[in-house]
Amino acid sequence: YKNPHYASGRTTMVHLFEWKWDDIAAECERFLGPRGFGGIQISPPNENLVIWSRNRPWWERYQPISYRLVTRSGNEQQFANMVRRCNNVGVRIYVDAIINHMTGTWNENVGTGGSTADFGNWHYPSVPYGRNDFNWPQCVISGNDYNCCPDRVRNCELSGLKDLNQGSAHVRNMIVNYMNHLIGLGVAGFRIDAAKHMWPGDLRAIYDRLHNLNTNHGFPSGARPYIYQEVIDLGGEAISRNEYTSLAAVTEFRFGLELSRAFQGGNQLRWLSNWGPNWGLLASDDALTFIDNHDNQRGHGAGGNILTYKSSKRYKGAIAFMLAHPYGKPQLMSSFDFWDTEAGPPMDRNGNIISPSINSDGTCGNGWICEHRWRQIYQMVAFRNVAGNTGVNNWWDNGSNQIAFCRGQQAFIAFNNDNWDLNQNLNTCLPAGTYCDVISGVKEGNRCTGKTVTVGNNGVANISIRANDYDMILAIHRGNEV
Ligand code: LAG
Ligand code: CA
Repeated sequence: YKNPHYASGRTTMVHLFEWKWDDIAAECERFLGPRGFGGIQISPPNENLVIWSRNRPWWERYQPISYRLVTRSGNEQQFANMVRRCNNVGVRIYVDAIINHMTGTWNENVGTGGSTADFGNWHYPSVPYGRNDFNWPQCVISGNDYNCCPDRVRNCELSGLKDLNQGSAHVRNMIVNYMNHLIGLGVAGFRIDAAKHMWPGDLRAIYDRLHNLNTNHGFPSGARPYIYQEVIDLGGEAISRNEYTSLAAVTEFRFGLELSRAFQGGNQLRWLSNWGPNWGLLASDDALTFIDNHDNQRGHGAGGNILTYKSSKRYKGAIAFMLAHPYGKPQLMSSFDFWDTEAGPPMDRNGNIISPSINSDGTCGNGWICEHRWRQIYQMVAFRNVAGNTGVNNWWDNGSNQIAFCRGQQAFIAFNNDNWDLNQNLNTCLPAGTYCDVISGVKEGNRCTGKTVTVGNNGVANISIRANDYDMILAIHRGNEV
């Protein structure tokens, strides 16, 4: 369950938070496929409670009312079409699977597909689930439970959301049927929402009943779905991420926390020379890595001061380090703009999501940030693909916040997070030639719109990143010579 089954040469996925299926299909064909992205995490595709009393917050999608594939992102036919079209251009789909719980108790009781439920009686007829399918006696997780009481973290309600009993045969059947339905439609794997709140043994039983990936969508025969379990473990809790790594991959929340700290100046970049398990991070193959996610970019979920698109220079630095370094399986966040941390995606008066528009420079409009379309980010995805499975070599630093390293003889990157200029002759490990920096520009024919770097016969080049440059990064790789 730890292999994402990316198409050959691809390495990176992006979370297209709250995007519609039709828009994702188009984005696969016009951008993600051609740019070498490996996959997409989509928002939960199953029917959720409609919450008008809070003006359709983003978090209504974390309140399932059935496993029918109908949400604000689209219906089942649109979903199937998206998966088909994305797989056709080499981009995989990963589903955010909400299987720990159903809705909370709410005044409204209609779902995005018209299903209703009787919350007070734990009655979800469209699944169907009834009282016997939930954990008893009913209880709600308190803050202290995370320190003392694993059984309460798993058997009580998370934020008052009705807590399913994954030990029950019927619940397992409903969850397995839902996930296998998605596998049949061609998805490549799952994010397991709230995995910490479920028993590892129950999860294992569910995973082992999942079908192999659909060979009609280009997967090899016998391929198991990629599974990354959302376990927030910043240390010191009663439940550890290590209880889940024998099952499948795990979201590594310490990764974004440490890199956010470093790129905000709270830790010198030179210490990143031994980045990886030496920092207390999971083994590389076990780790789904990211700087921010939909929760912590708005102060939900895990604590910590996480970089987001709102601090763009530092954020791009942290993202570039994530993509340049071989550790982990990286996931990018692609956001809609927000100030209100509860607000849903751009929508019209009827609650329909407004599609992102694409500006002439390739960035997004209509309230969508589309970090994945920032030049400094999508060109680092290509950098990572070119670097392949090379390691880190020829590390250099100035004893402070200026660092540089090579990836084999494929690629070279330098960072300057000091408040003085970087100007050094450094070994780039690349063949002699003139390279176009993927951070400050793009290669257009034989021309570079940004900085060029001239590498001599000995691999050495003069590298310059001024303290007041627009970005703190310079990155070059094979295939980008001018
Ligand atoms: C997750 N991972 O374990 C998701 O990443 C996270 O986004 C989900 O919470 C959570 N677990 C449940 O799937 C989000 C919001 C919560 C919201 C919840 C359900 O962060 O704030 O709770 O989705 O919509 C909301 C209200 C609560 C209320 C609850 C039940 O904010 O005040 O008690 O609904 O009605
Ligand atoms: Ca639970």
